[in-house]
Amino acid sequence: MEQEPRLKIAVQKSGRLTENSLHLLETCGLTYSRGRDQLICFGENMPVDVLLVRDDDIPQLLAEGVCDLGIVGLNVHLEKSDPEAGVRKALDMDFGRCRLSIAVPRGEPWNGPASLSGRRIATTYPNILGRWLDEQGIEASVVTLSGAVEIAPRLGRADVICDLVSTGSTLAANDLEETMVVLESQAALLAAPQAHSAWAQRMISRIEGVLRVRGSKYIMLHAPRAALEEIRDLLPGSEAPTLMPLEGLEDKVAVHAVCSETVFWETLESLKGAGATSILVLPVEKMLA
Ligand code: PRT
Ligand code: ZN
Repeated sequence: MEQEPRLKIAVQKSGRLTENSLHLLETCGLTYSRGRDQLICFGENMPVDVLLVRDDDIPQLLAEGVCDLGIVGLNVHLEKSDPEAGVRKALDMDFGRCRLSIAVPRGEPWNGPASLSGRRIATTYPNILGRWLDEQGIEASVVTLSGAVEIAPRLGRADVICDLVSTGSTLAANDLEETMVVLESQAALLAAPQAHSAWAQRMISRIEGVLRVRGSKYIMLHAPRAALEEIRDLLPGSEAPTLMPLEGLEDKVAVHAVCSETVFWETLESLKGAGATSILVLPVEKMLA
């Protein structure tokens, strides 16, 4: 009997994206056991395996067809993916947020991108930085390093840097000031050009569903018919709510809605102010569009 090929998903082996990526796949229903070499997680309940690799290798594994899906920072995708290879971003994942920014020694004057003209910029992202400099019409020399970019100005290897920033404490500790964002990044689900199998599509839509329900809430309330329009406008990020009659009450209906945005206490107070009663907010566990 011909065996269905197993879907392979590449995930960072050990780093900032590992825990969130594996947790997300588990939330999609995947259970797995780790191989003895700790490099492959064999899916036990689906024909899906997870390969644990360095994040920098993921774009090429997808381009070569070794893996079908992969999770990396957008920064890695834009730096390493060959545009000809057809690896595409299928989803933004809403974790691993950071920005690729220009930073200059503290106190140095900054007059926008023109201040970079003729300077030496240290980075581990020469492709993204090079394209950005072209767009800005700036000529500068890009010094490509493999790490420890933040100490390059102190060592005299560069004048300024272009590096990933999240809290900004690494820059502060090295007497550098963030002056301009080159790229806003977060983790992304990448799909190989050949990732068309039913399981590839199914995993993409399950991951999409998991991401969508995070932060989503199910709201139930009773509303006077006269205030329906106002109440509908107050429900944050909801599509058409469901209206249901209430036994014995002509002037009131039950309203049920999935809200994709955070439901604050202020929202509930405004709903109450508009005449809503019996307001209930429930978490949403799974959703499939
Ligand atoms: O071993 P492997 O190659 O797989 O891992 P790695 O060392 O290349 O990557 P890793 O685990 O550090 O980061 C993986 C991804 O996380 C990155 O590609 C980004 O998409 C994302 N990410 C989010 C970050 C940060 N935040 C981040 N702060 N990646 C790196 N940093 C570094 C940054 O380079 C700088 O050195 O943290 C320092 C700055 O942090 P703050 O908080 O001091 O500003
Ligand atoms: Zn890396």
